[in-house]
This record gives sequence, C-alpha cells and structure tokens, in this order.
Amino acid sequence: MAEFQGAPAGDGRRIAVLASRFNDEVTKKLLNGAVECLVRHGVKLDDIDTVWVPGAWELPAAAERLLATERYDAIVAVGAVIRGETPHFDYVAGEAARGLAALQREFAVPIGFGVLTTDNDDQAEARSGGAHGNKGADAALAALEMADLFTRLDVAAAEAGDAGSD
Ligand code: INI
Repeated sequence: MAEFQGAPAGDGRRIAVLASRFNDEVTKKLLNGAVECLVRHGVKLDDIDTVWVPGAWELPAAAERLLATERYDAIVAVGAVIRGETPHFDYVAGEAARGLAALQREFAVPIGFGVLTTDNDDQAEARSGGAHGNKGADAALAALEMADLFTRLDVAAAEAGDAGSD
C-alpha cells in the first residue's frame, strides 16, 4: 500500500501571494503572515511575488493570469470579506471561493485559500494574527504542502509508468 503526504518544503519553490486591498488593515496582516510562513519554510524572498488587487472579487481573474504564466509552484490568496447589510458579501465571498477552487483544479497548481469570510471586524481581527491565528500563514502552509504532494504524486506516476514500459 502506498501512502502520500506532502511536506511544507519551500526550498526552490516560486510562489505568488495574491492580496486584496479591501479591508487592508486585515489583509496586510494576512499577507505578512503568509510571507513569514513561506520564508520560515525555505522559500527565498526573491522567489515570492506579491500581487495586489482591489477586492476579493478580483482574486480569481488575477490568479488566472498568474497561473497562465506557468511561473509559480503555488499561489496563496489572501482577502477579507466582512458581512455588511446587503447580500453583496455572498456574491463576493462565493465567487472568490468558487473561482479560486476552479482554477486550482484547472491548472493543477495549488492555491492556498486565505480569504476570510466573517460576520464582523472582530472575527477578522481574531483570524489575522489574533486569538485564532493567522489564516494567511495557514493558507501558505497548505499551499506548500500541496505543491510538494503534487510533486510526489508526479514522481510516483512517472516511476510507475517507467516500470510499466519495461
Ligand atoms: N471586497 C472584499 O475583498 N471584501 C469585502 O468585504 C467587500 N465588500 O464588503 O464589499 C469587497 N467588495 C469589493 C469587491 O471585492 C470588488 O472589489 C468590487 O465589487 C469591484 O469589482
């Protein structure tokens, strides 16, 4: 029985951190958490590109552009969608999540989802370096693990293919 699990090994990885400016008092902290986590796990600062977009709605379109370049081993998307008085929240949060999920499957490149979807500012604060940690860092860690998992699965598939052709 084979078992596969990625390790968050950042050495040699090239990563784009995609950050939305809306609620930037929160998203700056998510971005910092993501970058610190990447560097702590071996990604070189020179191999991290930060890309800003206006709001979470714009994250999928920018992610698609970045993925099309084939320059990145993973993307980390950070944003903060905080519920207001209208259904706007549901459209922005829903499309950001759906769009990014679809892209990571289409391009087979991991996208860490560090987009907060909260009912209020306090919940966002707690998840951007407060009582509930930093979801930007969590997303970065998950993206690195998935990049490594994909590499391991590719290697195993290639080896199985080689064995089969003997
Ligand atoms: N964008 C966010 O990232 N977070 C929000 O909470 C938010 N709210 O509440 O409106 C938000 N709206 C802007 C949206 O992402 C787009 O930038 C805008 O609609 C222009 O396309």
